[in-house]
Amino acid sequence: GHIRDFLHELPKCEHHVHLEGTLGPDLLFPLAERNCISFPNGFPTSVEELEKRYKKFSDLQDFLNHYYIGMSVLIKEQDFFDLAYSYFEKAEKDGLWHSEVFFDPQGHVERGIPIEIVINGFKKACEKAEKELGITTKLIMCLLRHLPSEDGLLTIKSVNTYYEKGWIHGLGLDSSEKPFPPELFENCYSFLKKNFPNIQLTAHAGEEGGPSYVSNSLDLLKVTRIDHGINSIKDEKLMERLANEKILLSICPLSNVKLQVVENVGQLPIAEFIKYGVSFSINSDDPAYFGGYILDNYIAVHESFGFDLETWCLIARNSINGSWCDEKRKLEML
Ligand code: ES4
Ligand code: ZN
Repeated sequence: GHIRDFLHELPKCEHHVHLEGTLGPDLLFPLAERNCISFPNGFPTSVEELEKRYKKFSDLQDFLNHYYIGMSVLIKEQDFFDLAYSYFEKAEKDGLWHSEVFFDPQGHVERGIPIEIVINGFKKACEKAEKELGITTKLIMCLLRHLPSEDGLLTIKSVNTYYEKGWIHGLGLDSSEKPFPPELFENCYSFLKKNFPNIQLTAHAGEEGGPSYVSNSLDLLKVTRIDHGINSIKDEKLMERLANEKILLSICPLSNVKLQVVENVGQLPIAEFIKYGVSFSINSDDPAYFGGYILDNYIAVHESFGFDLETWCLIARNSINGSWCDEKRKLEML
């Protein structure tokens, strides 16, 4: 219908998508074949069976277990390139203008994949997407919070040259939120910020964790963005702070339903965010696992909230203004 066309044409920015979470059954099995990778006993053996398994996850950890098995098929630079570029193609078809993408270096290095293989593949896909598809891109490295912070610090040091070259634009924190609170990673964030004062910082917080995960990410990690952040609604003072400090929440509606954080999109505190003046963007998180790319997430929000055009323009504007692209690109999109 015409609202779908309107949402397609709206200049959209994505701030929360894990490249490893764009690995769907359609690419997973061919890559497994190409690289002679076998799966644990009981793992689905066909696209249909795997799609069925991805229909519902009991919680974040249940999903992450599948996510780490999935990424085991990524071996060669070409695999990382193919993965990222096929995501950019899908996103461009959805009417995406600007994409800030996460990747998990530790998930590859701990399997023996050299970090330069991962980053070169992703970087080449970003460059081709900018050139051929006209979307702008930024790479954000994430630390896995279930691993010790000493490992995180070594990871940061191991990618120093890529931060120097400007290939990596920010730092994030992902994986199992509880029981790994943000304060565990204060040393990693402060070390990177000391060496690269212009680096952008974000962290997953307030998806399964409470509002203290959000405020401690702001206070201790000095992030300027929060990934998810939906549990901020449980703390009115925090909501006022997010509005005052113009912190962007990168929310992921279909993800929250699939991981049973909420029963349906209508339960998300999106109308409250607007009322408090808290900025947010709408994102796909792990689209191959959660049943929808960026446009599906916009449509799901519209089906539950039925926002008027003015509100949709406000959402798009806030999403552009909260992006980590340069001012010139923002002006093109606004
Ligand atoms: C993730 Cl939904 C989500 N939460 C935390 N870590 C993640 N890594 C990939 N998807
Ligand atoms: Zn995420």
